[in-house]
Amino acid sequence: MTFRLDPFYPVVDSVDWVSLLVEEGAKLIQLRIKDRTDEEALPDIQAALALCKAAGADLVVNDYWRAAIKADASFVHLGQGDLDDADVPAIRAAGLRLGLSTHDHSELTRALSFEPDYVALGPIYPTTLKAMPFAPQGLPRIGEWKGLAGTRPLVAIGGISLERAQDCLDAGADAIAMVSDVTRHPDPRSRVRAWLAATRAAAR
Ligand code: TZP
Ligand code: MG
Repeated sequence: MTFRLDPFYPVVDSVDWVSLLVEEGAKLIQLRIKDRTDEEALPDIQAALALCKAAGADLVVNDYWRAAIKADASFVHLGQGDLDDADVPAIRAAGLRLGLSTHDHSELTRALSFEPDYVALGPIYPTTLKAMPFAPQGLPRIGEWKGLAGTRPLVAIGGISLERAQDCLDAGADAIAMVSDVTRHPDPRSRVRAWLAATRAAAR
């Protein structure tokens, strides 16, 4: 494996959430803002990056690769649609690592042609967060993807609760990304701590 990802990989949509996550000790966080221009997204990306840098955490910027380059981020995450017009050589030239979403074999083949630093597979389970034209992949798909993704880390996402995390890790995922299990939890701070405790062994 060329590099490792922390196994606890929360995905959130605001600087406030990033702040809470770093306070509780998260080391890998995705900022997934939607429906803004790069210019509008930039201040939040800069603020989130500052919080993560101060805490020794990695911030992955979803979608806004131009703003991520401008803000001197280290990671960008793109979906298949983003790849239609993203300038991947420019992302590389700026020294950013790249994660790509995949939902089926053709998307994986396309993703691998960009030589991403990690590959995400989803949705593993039904997710309520996002309308998905893809059926839940299920656990065996994780093992299959791990074999196809080569040495790069594999991120599992979609409907993954803390109770389901170990099954996903056992199936071959290197990191678990989640939204609602943290953000819709009645006590998100304690949920983050529980995730960190549960994934500590995999983080070693
Ligand atoms: N991509 C695939 S599933 C998903 C995304 C962004 C949503 C994950 O949210 P949750 O709440 O963890 O199911
Ligand atoms: Mg996207």
